[in-house]
Amino acid sequence: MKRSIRIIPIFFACVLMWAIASCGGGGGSAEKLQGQEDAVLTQAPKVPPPITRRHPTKVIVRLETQEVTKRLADGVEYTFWTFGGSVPGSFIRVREGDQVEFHLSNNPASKMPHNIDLHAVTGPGGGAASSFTAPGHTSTFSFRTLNPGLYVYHCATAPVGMHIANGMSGLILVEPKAGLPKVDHEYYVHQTEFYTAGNNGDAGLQPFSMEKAIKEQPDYVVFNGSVGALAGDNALTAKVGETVRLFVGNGGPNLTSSFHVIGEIFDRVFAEAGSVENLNVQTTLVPPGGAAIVEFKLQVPGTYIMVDHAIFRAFNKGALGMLKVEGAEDKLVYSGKQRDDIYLPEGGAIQSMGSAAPTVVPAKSKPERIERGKVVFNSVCAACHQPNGQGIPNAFPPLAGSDYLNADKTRAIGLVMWGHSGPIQVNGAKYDGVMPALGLTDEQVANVLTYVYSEWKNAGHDVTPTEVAAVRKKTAPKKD
Ligand code: HEC
Ligand SMILES: [Cu+2]
Repeated sequence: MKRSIRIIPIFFACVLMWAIASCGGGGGSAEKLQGQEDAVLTQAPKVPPPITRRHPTKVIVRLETQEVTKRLADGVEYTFWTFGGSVPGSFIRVREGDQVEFHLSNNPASKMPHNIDLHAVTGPGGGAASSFTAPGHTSTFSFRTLNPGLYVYHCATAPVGMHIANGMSGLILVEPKAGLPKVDHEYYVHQTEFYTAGNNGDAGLQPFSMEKAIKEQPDYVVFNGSVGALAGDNALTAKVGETVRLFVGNGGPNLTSSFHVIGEIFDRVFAEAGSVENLNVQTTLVPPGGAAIVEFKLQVPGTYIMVDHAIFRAFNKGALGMLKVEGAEDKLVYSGKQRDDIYLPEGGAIQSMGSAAPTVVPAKSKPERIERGKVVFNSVCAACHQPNGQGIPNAFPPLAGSDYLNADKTRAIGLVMWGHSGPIQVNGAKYDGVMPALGLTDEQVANVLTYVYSEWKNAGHDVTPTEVAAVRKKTAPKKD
């Protein structure tokens, strides 16, 4: 009798040790790492080759953030902030259980610091805190790929929304241990929105509009970084009888994609890029910061149009791509006359419906201005200049006790109204970044500056909407 009682605790201890040994580090870490390799990164719509090894390894990923001015639409340019030189960011492909050594470099010509939050990372911030990188620097951190799947990565430097809206998102695929079934074509399709100061179609270099981004009213919704990036000569291709796998991502920053291929049914979808497969799907939802894997076989030749089925985005804002399929007709599957033409972009700028601006009763006193200005500061300025106005060294100058701010009220009004780029000196330190035009009203500029001047031992100036209006009139940038 006594003996059996003694055996029970030993038995439980063994079970416990077995559980720790086999589940300890999570899914992938039970296998032993072997060797080391450099990750092959590709630009959309290309995808790195499938992983054929059947063991985990140490993978070195080198990615560079670059700020580049390129075409957004015909006649329209934009200064994109990128991972790897284009939007979306370079595609990264690793295997479950791999040890990823990540080197994030920020090009010396960058105006902004950047970092990376990979949704494939298990750990605080997804790598963001360990990868904050000033221009001309490289940050290194490591992570283990514990869960297989297709994951979004994005910049998470304040203001996060602005970095993502300027193009800083992409995909990393963590292949399951057994790999993915073979298909004939794999492509990378990534949806994002752009918020421009001008309207859709307005020519020239378009600055980012924080105001439209906050309202979630993009002028462009696109696949792979620009209008037409997957259309016409840039269309994806396949042949009748072949299978296609699309790695579909959505960087947002705001809109959920209703991803659909006109004239195709997805044979298989890994919704939300998880491990559960769904069969025979017409349209799959891809949320901002999420992805899906869709697979289908092609039976009939023709041009298949990929859209966000929130359809004004497709025909009026750019969320339209093409898959051209060659091969023999199969009249049994599809017999009618195909009319690709009706799906071509309708072009045409967005019509404006002309809405009256809401009337705001102006603040009646300085204390009221300060109170309202605090709200503006916390929702708009604090992301960069920090909640106590202390700034971030080498990135965002301080507003607290700033000699630059306190020396010249009129200059400060103009700067908050129009933004600022180019070198400036604050309390002896040099800054050469970009403060965006924030699209604030005269009232908001007056309120926020009155608040800022009233805080943190600043000069205490009162700034009125009348003063702001006068500066706006005198310093308005010329429009062409
Ligand atoms: C996207 C980040 C960002 C946001 C948001 C932002 N700023 Fe700035 N701000 C900057 C940067 C970067 C500079 C330096 C610009 C340069 O180097 O040319 C700057 C410079 C300034 C300066 C002059 C330098 C100083 O420290 O005195 C003032 C004043 C200022 N900002 C006020 C504001 C106020 C008020 C708001 C909110 C209404 C705001 N900023 C929002 C990034 C930002
Ligand atoms: Cu960034």
